[in-house]
Amino acid sequence: MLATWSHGQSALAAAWPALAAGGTAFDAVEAAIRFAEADLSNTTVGIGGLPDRDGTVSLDAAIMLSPARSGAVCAVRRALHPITVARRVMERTPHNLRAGEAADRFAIEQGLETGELLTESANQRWNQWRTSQSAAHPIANIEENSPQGTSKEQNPEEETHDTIGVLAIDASGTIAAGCSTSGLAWKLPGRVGDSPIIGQGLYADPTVGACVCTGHGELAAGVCASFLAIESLRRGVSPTDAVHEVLTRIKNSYRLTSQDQIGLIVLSRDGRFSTGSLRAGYKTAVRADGRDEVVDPGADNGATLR
Ligand code: SD4
Repeated sequence: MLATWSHGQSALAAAWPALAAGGTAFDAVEAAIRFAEADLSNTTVGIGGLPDRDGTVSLDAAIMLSPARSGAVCAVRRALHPITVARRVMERTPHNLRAGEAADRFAIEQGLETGELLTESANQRWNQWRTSQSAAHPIANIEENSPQGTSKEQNPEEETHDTIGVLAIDASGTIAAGCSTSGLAWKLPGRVGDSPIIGQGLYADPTVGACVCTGHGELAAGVCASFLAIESLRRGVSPTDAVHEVLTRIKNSYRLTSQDQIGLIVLSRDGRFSTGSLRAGYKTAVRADGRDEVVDPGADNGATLR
């Protein structure tokens, strides 16, 4: 199993025993992501996520097994486990993406947990942000800045960029991918990033491999980053070169600022993987038989373009 960011390590730990005991990759991805969604200390996934600039939390999630089997939800405001709602969209509807209020109603119809997603502490953070914004010069696009105004060099795992993306491969060789996020903190209301969009935040093709992305969704969106990675693998390049190709495409397609970040993980169907990011500060959690660690893309698995 692989997960974005170091907080992914505890999510993988929650899901690992069932996978190691013969469970499916699909269940393992859902279980890991449910753990992150329930973690109140995580301010970028599930309940406790930081809200949009109007003070409303909205969540996006997707899960995927193959081009024909995926499910996603976006802009949900009540569902406590959007990854499970996404799974139900895949398994119990003829569609693969449901949005907003209708997706929340679907969660209720399915008997899934709903509730208030804005925690007291996230609300306090939002109020602090509002206060500091009114005192500061207007910022045209706050998504390119950290809420505290700190640079990512100063605070590399700063919480506007901690979407959980999880990849798993099980004993039968089945691969699954999933992601879940509250999106960028202080985003414009109604903004949806890459995470629930097949081909952007995640992609899985059982004949090739799977990919998940994290970071500024707008950067993953324009190059269909996860799809691009898997198409690179399909051409026969290594996971490391696939990561390089995606990061290079992003660099060549956008005028990047020093605040922009994308991290991605590419897993081939034979179990090789690579991970990399545009900038320092991104990490990947790895769990396998006899292995439980957080790797920096600068280390041996690294495809680093920073
Ligand atoms: C988004 N990609 O909504 C997500 C945010 C993210 O780590 O990945 N944060 O753009």
